[in-house]
Amino acid sequence: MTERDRLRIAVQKSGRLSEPSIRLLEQCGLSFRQSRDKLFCYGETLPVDLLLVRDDDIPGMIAEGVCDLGIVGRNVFAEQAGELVAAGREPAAEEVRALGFGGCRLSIAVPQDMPYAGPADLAGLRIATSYPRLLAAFLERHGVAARIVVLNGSVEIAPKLGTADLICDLVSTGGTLAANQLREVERVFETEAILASTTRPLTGERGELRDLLLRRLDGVLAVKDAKLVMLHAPRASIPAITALLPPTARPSVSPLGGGDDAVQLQALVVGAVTWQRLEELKQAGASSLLVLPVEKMLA
Ligand code: PRT
Ligand code: ZN
Repeated sequence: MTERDRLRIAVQKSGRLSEPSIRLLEQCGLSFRQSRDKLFCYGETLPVDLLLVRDDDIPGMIAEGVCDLGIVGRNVFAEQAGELVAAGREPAAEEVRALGFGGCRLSIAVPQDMPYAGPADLAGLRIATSYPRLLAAFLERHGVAARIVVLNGSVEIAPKLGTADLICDLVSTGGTLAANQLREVERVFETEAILASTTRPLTGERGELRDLLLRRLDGVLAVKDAKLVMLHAPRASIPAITALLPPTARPSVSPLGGGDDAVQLQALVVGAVTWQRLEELKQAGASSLLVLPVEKMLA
C-alpha cells in the first residue's frame, strides 16, 4: 500500500461539534467540495480532506491511522484514553490544541432532596454515567468505593427509573438537571473541543501540512474574541489611555502627520470593548476611536 500524501481530519458528522469544527477549519483557509452530509469531503484549497463520523469513533480512527487529526470533545478523548490505559495499552493519539468551543463539564448530580456533604457520601451508591473511566478516576482520587452503572444515553432519568441513585453526566447550562430534579454537586472533569493528533511522526507532505494547519490555527485562536482598537491622541495622554487598556494589549504608537504631539495608537484587545470603555478613553484624550474585528494573525 502506498503512503497517503493528503492529510485527513476527522470531525463529527452531525452534532454539537460539527458546525463549529468545520467553521474553524474554514477560518484556517481550508475549503471542501462535496456536501457535508457525505462521509468524505475533498479539500480544495489544500490537500487536506475531512472524514465525517460519530464523535466516539474519532480517537480510534486517529490511533489506527485512518486519519491524522481529529476534532473531538476532551471528555470522549480522555474516556477512551483511560480505557486503553486500563487495558495496558498506550494511547496512539494526543491532544495538541484546545479549541475554545463545545465547552461543558462532567458533573455528579444527585436528586434534589438527597443530602450531600462531600465525596464520602457517595460510598456504596449506584452512579449512572456514560463516562465510567473519568468517574472511576474521580472516585479513586477521593478514595471512595461506589458502583458505576454504565448507560449510553438518557443518563439523567436513571434516578427516577430506579436504575441508579445519582448520575455523572455532561452539564452546560444545567437546564437538563433542573428539569429532572437533579442538583449538581461535584465537577469531575472540564471539557471543550480539542484537536487530537496521531502520536506517530508524520513525514513528508503530510507532516508539513499538519505544521501549516497548526500555525494557522494558532493565528485564528490567538485573535478569537480579539478586537483591534485604533485611536488618535496627544502624546501626553498615552499613559492614561494605556492604563484603560488590558495589560496584554501591548499598544503600538506611531506619530500622526502634522504636529509632533499627535499620535496614532493601535492595540489588540481580547474580549468585549464596551461603549463605556470607549467613553473613558475619549475622556482620557482619545479621538477618532475605531474598534475593528480581527480575522487572522501571523506573528
Ligand atoms: O452522534 P455522535 O455520537 O457523534 O454525537 P453525540 O450525541 O455523542 O454527541 P453530541 O453532539 O451531543 O456532543 C458532542 C460533544 O459536545 C460532547 O462530547 C461534549 O464534548 C460537547 N458538549 C458541550 C456537550 C454539551 N455541551 C451538552 N450540554 N455534550 C452534551 N451536552 C448535553 C448535556 O449532557 C445535557 O443532556 O446536552 C444536554 C443539555 O445540557 P444543559 O446542561 O445545557 O441542559
Ligand atoms: Zn457520541
